[in-house]
Amino acid sequence: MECSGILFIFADLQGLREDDILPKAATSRKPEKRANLTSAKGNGKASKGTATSAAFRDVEEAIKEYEDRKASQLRAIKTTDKKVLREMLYQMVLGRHFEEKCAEVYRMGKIGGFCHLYIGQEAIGVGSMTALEPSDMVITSYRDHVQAMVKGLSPESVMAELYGKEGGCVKGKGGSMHMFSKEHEFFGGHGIVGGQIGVATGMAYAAKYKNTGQVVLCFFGEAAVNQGIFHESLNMAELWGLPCIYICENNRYGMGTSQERAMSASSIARKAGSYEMANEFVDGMDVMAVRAATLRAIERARNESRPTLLEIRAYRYMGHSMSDPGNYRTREEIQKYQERDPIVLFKDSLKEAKVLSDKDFEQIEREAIEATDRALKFADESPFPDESELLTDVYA
Ligand SMILES: Cc1ncc(C[n+]2csc(CCOP(=O)(O)OP(=O)(O)O)c2C)c(N)n1
Ligand SMILES: [Mg+2]
Repeated sequence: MECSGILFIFADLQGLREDDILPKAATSRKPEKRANLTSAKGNGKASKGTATSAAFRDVEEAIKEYEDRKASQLRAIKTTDKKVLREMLYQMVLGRHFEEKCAEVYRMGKIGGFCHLYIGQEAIGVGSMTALEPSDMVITSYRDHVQAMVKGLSPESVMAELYGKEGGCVKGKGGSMHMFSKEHEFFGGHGIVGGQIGVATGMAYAAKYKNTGQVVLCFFGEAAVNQGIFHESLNMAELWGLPCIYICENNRYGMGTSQERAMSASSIARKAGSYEMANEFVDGMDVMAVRAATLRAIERARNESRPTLLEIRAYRYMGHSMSDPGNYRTREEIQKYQERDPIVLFKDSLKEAKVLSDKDFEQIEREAIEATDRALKFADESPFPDESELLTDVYA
């Protein structure tokens, strides 16, 4: 299988564009003993520090974290519907495979402009959104391809949008950063950092005012939290009792700036305390932990009309966007998180719980690959928008 066959292929970080060297799928990798880690470098050379006690400690830590997360997942799996579990794994594998292809066709020039990939963060979008009702509303940032598909937009309509083609979910006029579908209650795709937080608050106000019973899920990065809109929105949401779940996807970086260099406080979850809002810190490498925290927040939003802030911590494997030179972090740091890959962990947990066999996983991978291939074909064959479309759906 293409998706699991390609493991960790590293080149020297120095002097290369990040999008040229970052690894492909990690869907079959789990923490291994030190000797195996060395051979997994791909170029046969042991990386600097591999043999040190610090590196050894890192591997031991990775194994411990992997085992702890698996034990916790196994408990949660027991009480979750098998169909839901399969769907969650499928959506994660589809997201990973779809975006690996995005990177490939981007380099071929088929996708233009900005393109921000979600690889490594799949457990957040999938764990939270599969806990929603279809009528619930979702809004996010420019890193939106996977969320759009989990919300029900077809891979064809997302890929065609990336290509700027007529068959795209917004007729090719939005591109990578602006997926949108009113039919699926998916409200973008926003390029202004933090802009969607204010819009989400308004959406939740509307849901409450009209008594629709809908909940709003709003995703944003940790760099958005330093902006006024975050604080103004949280204040209003708590004051007015709005059914909004604010999900901060903390992937440690805002472009090339680490959280440590930009934020005086280390806990984002605790910022909600300033507004007396319910909040939780969640492990974003564990899809079941994300699901459980979101279910608690949904209950609070739907039944008590109260908002929640979730800080969900994960890591992006790829650059900020496809044009990121990536010289602000080391390959060891990236590898550390890949050794804790959320898809590998979830697949292993499902296998151990006897919910999934190797054959089932192969089938899931096959379905994801076929869905992506269909999307690529559709996008290739879809025409560019007609000139007459230039001024339609445009508001100024
Ligand atoms: C208001 C505003 N300021 C600056 C930018 C430029 N910019 C685009 S993405 C980004 C970093 C955002 O990082 P984060 O919120 O952590 O999200 P991530 O990209 O990590 O998902 C910045 C500064 C912007 N788009 N909007
Ligand atoms: Mg970030």
